[in-house]
Amino acid sequence: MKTLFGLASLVLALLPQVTAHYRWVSLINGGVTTTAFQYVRQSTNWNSPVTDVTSNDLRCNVGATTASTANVTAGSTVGFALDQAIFHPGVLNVYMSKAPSTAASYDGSGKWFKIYQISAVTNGGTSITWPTDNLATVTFKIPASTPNGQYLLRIEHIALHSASSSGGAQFYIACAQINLTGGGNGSPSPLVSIPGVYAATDPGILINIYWPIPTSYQQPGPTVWTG
Ligand SMILES: *[C@@H]1O[C@H](CO)[C@@H](O)[C@H](O)[C@H]1NC(C)=O
Ligand SMILES: *[C@@H]1O[C@H](CO)[C@@H](O)[C@H](O)[C@H]1NC(C)=O
Ligand SMILES: [Cu+2]
Repeated sequence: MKTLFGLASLVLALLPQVTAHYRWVSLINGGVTTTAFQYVRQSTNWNSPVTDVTSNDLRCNVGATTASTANVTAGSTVGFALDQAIFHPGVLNVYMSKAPSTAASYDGSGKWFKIYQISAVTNGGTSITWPTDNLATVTFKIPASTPNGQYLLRIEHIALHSASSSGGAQFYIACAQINLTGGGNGSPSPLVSIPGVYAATDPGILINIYWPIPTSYQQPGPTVWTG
């Protein structure tokens, strides 16, 4: 009886992990974790990932509605907080795209550049590890020479546990709206479109992470612009 009860508790304890994924809910700005969905656009797909790399949903997630726009200083450290820690093996990228007018009205159809990434760590085919495991917040610097203006700031965690078949990689995405001040006259590059930046067959997206243990890992997307 005791064992049965223990088993039931264990199943209950594991259940939320199966039914609820991690979502990016808050912008971290000036050392402060802001209110959930104050500056981060809230999607309508709750916690489901995007899996079609050719979909416009790859920009800011499904049905993402407008949020407020945060004032952010170039060169400062910002970030995103999740509602719960990352529990799938995977990698992470952060991109920015300048709005033609306001961040609030921008659909992300312009050009994007990458400012941060967290990749996998390989060891000659003996192991592969995932530095994003168990992260509940991710922080990074906005390059100091980024030109002033309004931007979408987009974060994605690419979960790779089911990535051995095409369309199996899971993209957990959110966009924040920022108004960048104190910036410079840098020329961000390389510039990419979203969708367009990835193909379903990219070696870092279509990959069996379990066997054989990969000898190397190719991070999806362009190189990081450091300003
Ligand atoms: C951003 O800065 C402008 C100018 O200082 C200010 O009017 C506005 O309220 C600020 N926005 C937020 C969300 O704090
Ligand atoms: C963006 O920052 C500038 C400079 O502080 C300010 O004049 C403007 O009102 C801000 N815009 C928004 C949308 O916060
Ligand atoms: Cu899952």
